[in-house]
Amino acid sequence: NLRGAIFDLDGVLTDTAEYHYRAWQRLADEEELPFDRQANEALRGISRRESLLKIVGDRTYSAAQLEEMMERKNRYYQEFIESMSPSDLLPGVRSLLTELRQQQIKIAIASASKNARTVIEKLNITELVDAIADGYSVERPKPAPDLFLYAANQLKLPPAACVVFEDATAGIEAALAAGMWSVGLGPVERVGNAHVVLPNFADITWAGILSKLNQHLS
Ligand code: G16
Ligand code: MG
Repeated sequence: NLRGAIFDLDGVLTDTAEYHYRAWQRLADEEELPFDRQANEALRGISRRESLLKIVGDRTYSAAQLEEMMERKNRYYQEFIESMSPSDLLPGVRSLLTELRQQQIKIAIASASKNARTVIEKLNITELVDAIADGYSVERPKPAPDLFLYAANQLKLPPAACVVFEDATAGIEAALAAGMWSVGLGPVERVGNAHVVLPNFADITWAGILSKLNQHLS
């Protein structure tokens, strides 16, 4: 009785996670703040402000300086996404979305990003999607369930009829807190709390996902 699929954007449908990382790295280098790929792992799926606060650590900045740094990082990020195209959809994504539509499963994208709509347009998947929840939709970020509940509400579906696809620990927590089914994309160390874990969407079908979720039930 799953009738809705809710997809995280960055790291699930496309690899903008890499662009977020590079934009933060550039900012951190300019500010001479210690940062690397490993430190970036802790930023996956969390909001722009919280990401910045983790990067600055104990260093003191005024509110205005923090605002400026968030804007600067966002400019670097927007430079990266400017050149995105449908070829930036991760393997298996377009066929899965198409299959879901054929099976009358409702589709939402729920991203913490304020740039989500731009990215979705660049990927040319707007017409495959029934609802978008983004960084403007709710106050409390993941791991709060709010963004996914907002998406389910847009789809007019109860939480228990929805499955969330996420690449971030905070995202899986949010899905579980929302009372939804969850599929984690990526390593078990990161998304092991999900009902089902997949490396990525390559060769993945809706039937395959359902059978894995059913195994979890029995
Ligand atoms: C994403 C990324 C995060 C990013 C956040 C805010 O969300 O995973 O790294 O910090 O959005 O993005 P922005 O600065 O563009 O508003 P998601 O939920 O799609 O993984
Ligand atoms: Mg993500």
